[in-house]
Amino acid sequence: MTIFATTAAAALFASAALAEQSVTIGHTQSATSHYGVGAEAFFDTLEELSGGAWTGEQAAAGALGGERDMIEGLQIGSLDLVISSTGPLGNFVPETYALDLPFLFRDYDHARAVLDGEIGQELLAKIGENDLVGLAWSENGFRHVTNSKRPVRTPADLEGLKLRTMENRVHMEAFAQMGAEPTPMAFPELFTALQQGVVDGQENPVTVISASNFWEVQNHASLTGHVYSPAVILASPILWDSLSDEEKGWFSEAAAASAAATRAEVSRLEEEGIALMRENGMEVVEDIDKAPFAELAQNAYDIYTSEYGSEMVERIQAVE
Ligand code: EAX
Repeated sequence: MTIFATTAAAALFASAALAEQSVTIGHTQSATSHYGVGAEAFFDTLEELSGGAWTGEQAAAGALGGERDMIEGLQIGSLDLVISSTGPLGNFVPETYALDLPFLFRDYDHARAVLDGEIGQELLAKIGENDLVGLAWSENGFRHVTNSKRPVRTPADLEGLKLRTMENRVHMEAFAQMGAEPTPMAFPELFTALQQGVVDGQENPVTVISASNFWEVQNHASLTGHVYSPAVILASPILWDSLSDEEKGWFSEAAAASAAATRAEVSRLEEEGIALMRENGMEVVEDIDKAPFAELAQNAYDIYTSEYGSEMVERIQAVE
């Protein structure tokens, strides 16, 4: 009897270990967006490395809330994984505000080199000190202003525009200085807010503008490229601590594959997205003189440097 019970228990245990386990990745964009492509690459890699023991599914389009809500969910373990911009992350890990400074990154190569190097690793480690696990730097892209009122060519054109920003002090300060009226809001509320005229405009990369059909509610776009928007793949520490070392390795590799797939999609859409915006009726101003915007946005640097000094900013600028 004893032997039988032990054998049955062992059999049960073995089948439980072999059973498929599933993780959910939450994000605010559509299932076919740059984040959606990244989520699928994550699952493909995880499934392959684990021999099918782990699979996953997307909770896309803000089904589990905005980015701030989802990050909180990771901290308490109600969510497994999130792909998020760094927009609300500074509220949890203030050191990451450095990445959201306007006109800091020169171009995509510069941003990717910083995030893939020592600075990126340091910031992932900082994230890890705040009840979160930072798995990899992914990408959202350089952000541009859209609105329903007028073409924006100079800071004077932003004057009085109610502009939705992310819930990020650095961004809000930059736009206040540039003349707009910044209105922080979670992404899932944005489309309706634009539609109902609660705000006149918003700013996001080509990836997000095209994945969200913003042309239905915005007729002007200006390629201001005022800030690079990183994305980060975050895990819940509760999920992470439940994994074996081997599984952690699989998850890390899956995150790296996800980031690579998202970046490739961002690069592709940088080329095709602008044409798509025009095809859908947006008037796109491409030749923006960025210098006057950059000059006004300088004040935003004070928020970061008053707390953390200017060393990180200088280190980022120095990366070739
Ligand atoms: O991460 O909130 C935003 O505008 C973000 O760019 C978007 O959710 C993608």
